[in-house]
Amino acid sequence: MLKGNRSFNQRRFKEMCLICTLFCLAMTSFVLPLFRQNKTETAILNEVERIVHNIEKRLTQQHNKHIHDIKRVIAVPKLQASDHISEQIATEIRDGMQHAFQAYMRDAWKSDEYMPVTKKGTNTFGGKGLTIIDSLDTLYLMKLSSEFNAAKHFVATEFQFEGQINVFENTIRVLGGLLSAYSLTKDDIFLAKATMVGEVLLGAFPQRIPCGVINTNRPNWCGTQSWANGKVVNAEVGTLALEFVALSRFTHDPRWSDKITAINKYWKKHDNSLLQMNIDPHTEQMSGPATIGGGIDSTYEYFIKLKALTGDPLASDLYSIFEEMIVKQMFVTYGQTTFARAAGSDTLEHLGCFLGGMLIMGQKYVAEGLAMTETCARMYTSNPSGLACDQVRISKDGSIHCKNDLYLLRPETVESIFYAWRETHDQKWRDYATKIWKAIAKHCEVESGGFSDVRHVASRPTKTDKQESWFLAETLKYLWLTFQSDDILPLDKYVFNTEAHPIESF
Ligand code: DMJ
Repeated sequence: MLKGNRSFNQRRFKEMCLICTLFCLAMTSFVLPLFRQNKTETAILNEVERIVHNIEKRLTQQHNKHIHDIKRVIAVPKLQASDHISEQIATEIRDGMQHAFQAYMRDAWKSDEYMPVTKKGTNTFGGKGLTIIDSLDTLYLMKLSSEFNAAKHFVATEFQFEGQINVFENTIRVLGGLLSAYSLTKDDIFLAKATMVGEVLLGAFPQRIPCGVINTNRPNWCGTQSWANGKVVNAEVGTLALEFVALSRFTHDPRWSDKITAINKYWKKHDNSLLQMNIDPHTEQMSGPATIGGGIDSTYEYFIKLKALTGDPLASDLYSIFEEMIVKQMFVTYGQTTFARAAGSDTLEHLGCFLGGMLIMGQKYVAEGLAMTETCARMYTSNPSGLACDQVRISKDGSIHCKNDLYLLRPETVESIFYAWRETHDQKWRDYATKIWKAIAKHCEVESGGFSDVRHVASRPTKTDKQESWFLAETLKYLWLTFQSDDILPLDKYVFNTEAHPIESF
């Protein structure tokens, strides 16, 4: 290698090293800080972005919550799935009412009751248009306007109250129906007709214990039911209180409530033991079995209901005394089945199924009332048809056996289910009501119109051709009300008579 070349190379090498050193210095002083600064800015930008994003997210969440709160305040609460089902069942029941009443209008108008299979009327109570009056309030509540208007037109222009009068039945169905229509509508025509009926019913009081039957064509005649051996039945005496007291309050005329005050004094004299089935209207002697079903049922029911209607202190006292005796002396539980074992018998009548509702209303023995209602509901669900027998026997293991193989479209079980629903809002009561309604629709509905009593409930239900007026007054009304909100006829403002006619309390 040439010496001159080597020194040139050495010089170039030194120059290169110097340039490199300078480059590195420059990098350290200018470029790296710049690079570092860039990195910080990116991090800051990222941080800012994150904060902005979080703020946006929080604002969106707050906005959504705000909107949700506003909706909650101003909007109708969203319906639950079960509410939709309730609406649907209520509509079916209302359609059932229309189906029952329109068929009666078509084939049996002005008759007392309807025979839907043969499509004709039957005058069970002397031909007073009983079904029309018993149906007034149900039609009104269900907003079946054209049917209600037709019924009202009949009341205003054609309704007569004369001839043979069954005092108990006409009080609970006719007087009760008219008073309820007045209480709900405040239409004076209903009070005028109720007063007309009340005037006739005063004829049942030649003495304190009323006659079972009177006749406007025989002014001094005081009769009893043909099957009652010259005595009146306990419930015929005890089940006038609500209607008579309400009529006096509406008219400011004490003639009716005076009768009830006298009768309540009679009960007070007999409040040391459970009431018996028959009363001699002349000697006032009580006799017969102390049951809880038909014949005595509504006497007990009217003590608590009179208390609820007016606050009557004697009625309140009587209710507490008899309620205690009923629960302490009658209630038993066999297996899982609780029921009122009346007069030493293991038979439970469908009529006795009002008792669950009554105890729930009394509020002291709600648990017993609910248990009894459950037993009555199981009278339906334990039959393959889903309908209850009119009487059952309960065996010691709690199983339920059909004793009277008829279903008469009766209301007592759905009445108690209605009270149980209002008391607990437990879905199981609506489920029971749904099952009962579906069984009625399946086995009792007549395709051409109306609903019929059936026999052979436990095996193959067969229609017997009678549409009871209480089916429209009570059974369909209580079923429908079980699927309505509690504001429809709140129980602290309305009292239902024993035929399910609501009267606003005073
Ligand atoms: C109705 O007329 C009334 O509920 C009465 O108190 C008892 N019997 C029937 C229904 O079963």
